[in-house]
Amino acid sequence: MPSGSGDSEEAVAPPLRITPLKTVYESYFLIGNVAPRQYLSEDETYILTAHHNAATAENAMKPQPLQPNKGDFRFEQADAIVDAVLAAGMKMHGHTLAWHQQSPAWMNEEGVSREEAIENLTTHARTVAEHFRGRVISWDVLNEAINDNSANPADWRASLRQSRWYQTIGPDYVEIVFRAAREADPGAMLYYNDYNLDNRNKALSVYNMVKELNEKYPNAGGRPLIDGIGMQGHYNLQTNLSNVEASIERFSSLGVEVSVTELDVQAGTDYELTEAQGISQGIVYARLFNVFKKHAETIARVTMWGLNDDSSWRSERSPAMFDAEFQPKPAFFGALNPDVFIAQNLKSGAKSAAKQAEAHYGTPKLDGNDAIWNSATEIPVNQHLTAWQGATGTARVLWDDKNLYVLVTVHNAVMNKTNANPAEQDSVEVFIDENNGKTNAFEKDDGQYRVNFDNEASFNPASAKSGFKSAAIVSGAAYTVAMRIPLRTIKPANGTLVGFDVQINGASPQGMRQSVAMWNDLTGGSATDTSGYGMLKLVK
Ligand code: 9MR
Repeated sequence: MPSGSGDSEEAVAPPLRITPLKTVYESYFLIGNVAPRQYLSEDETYILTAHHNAATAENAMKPQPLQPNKGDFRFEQADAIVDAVLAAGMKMHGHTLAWHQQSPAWMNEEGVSREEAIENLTTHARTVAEHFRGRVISWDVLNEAINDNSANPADWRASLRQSRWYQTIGPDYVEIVFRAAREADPGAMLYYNDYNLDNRNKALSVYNMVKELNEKYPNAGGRPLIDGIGMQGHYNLQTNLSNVEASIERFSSLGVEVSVTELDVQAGTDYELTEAQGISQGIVYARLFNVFKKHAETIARVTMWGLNDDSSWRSERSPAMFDAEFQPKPAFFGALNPDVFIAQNLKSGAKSAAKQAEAHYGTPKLDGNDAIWNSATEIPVNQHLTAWQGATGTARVLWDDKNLYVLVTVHNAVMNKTNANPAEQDSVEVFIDENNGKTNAFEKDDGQYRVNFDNEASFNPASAKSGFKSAAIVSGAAYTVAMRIPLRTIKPANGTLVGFDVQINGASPQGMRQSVAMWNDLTGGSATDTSGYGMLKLVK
């Protein structure tokens, strides 16, 4: 029916005309998003092509799908995605040539020698980079190779994740894979890509690694070996944006380019985003884009990780710019016009206040089965600090005049404790700040209590061990840990507030920590800083 005839029974609202994000940022950097699979819905295609001028295959170019069996390269899916992206006039970024996840075991499993592993790594990198040569502008050559919370970032080799590549080849696998990629596609910009690079120690390890390798190979095909650092950017409402900026500046000082490669901001819970949370999320996006604009000289591309909340890998936390119905959220408008959005909305955002839960009075038996636990409030421990969604669980807390009692049930655990570092084993950690002082360094009322699925405990500080007791019960892929934690510096009473958090460390079958889930503290600093903890209210 021709529009404007005046006799239509249903007036159809014209489509909302919004300025494309890619147009707003045309003179700053590329705007990217994921191409989740070969066939996209009409809405997905619209979002991807209207607002973005770059794409990353969300999964199709990872080692597992590209070479599931030795020599058996399968490029159909990835080719279809790349061709469609290029046909839409967009740029394609390649993700990823080497990773400790989504890689077939045959490449580097036990029994594979160093020589064979090098052969497998370089053959994969070369074949794939050659195959897409001329069609991708850049590659994440190596993904997520550095540990979280590196203890000594000056020694980047000691900060490398104990991945199968590391175990079979050693730390030189890093330069080996970059050199193979450069030879195979000299025109592509080669990136090292990782999450939590707003963490100072992790960023420093990456800085030191890239610095050393670029000094060692200043002329790898006419330029230094590593062209760029990808900051994934899986952020949340607590992310400290000055840390994000400090890392951009640090990396930029190396003369490499930086891209934000997987941006999202988790803000809601259980697939629900309140209005206030939506606005807070918009403010985080707005502030981030202001930081990115300021550093546009360094930043080549900002890629979002999800076309909408529904299809995001973290959909339950509504982290994307478009909602399940593909409508633009405050996050989108925050990114589109940061200063205006901040000016209009600063007052109405939700404060990212520490979560609070009640702990009821009672003294349980420590066998994990005591019915008294049923009276305790269930605390979800399911916000991931890592870019891998692994073991999660729930905690319950009781208290009496001398102790806190914490019961944590963990799901999806692989029950691995082979790593010599107890934090890399399947384990739970409880953090207590007895006076709820929220201090940026541990004081004498603060403690960290870790117990693995086999009931082996470790403490920070070591003196926190005194009077502590625990039990652990394994049942299938779940385990339960019960702890008795003495209150060392306070006299608990009805109404007392205690700083409190719970962490679940999830190991991989190879014995490396691959996931960390928290109740409240997403700062990544719980072991030294109590300011991000949630709070327990003791009630009698
Ligand atoms: O979003 C991706 C999800 O669909 C996959 O199941 C998962 C495992 O391959 O990978 C997700 O993307 C990850 C990316 O490749 C690397 N950084 C972390 C991302 C989120 O896990």
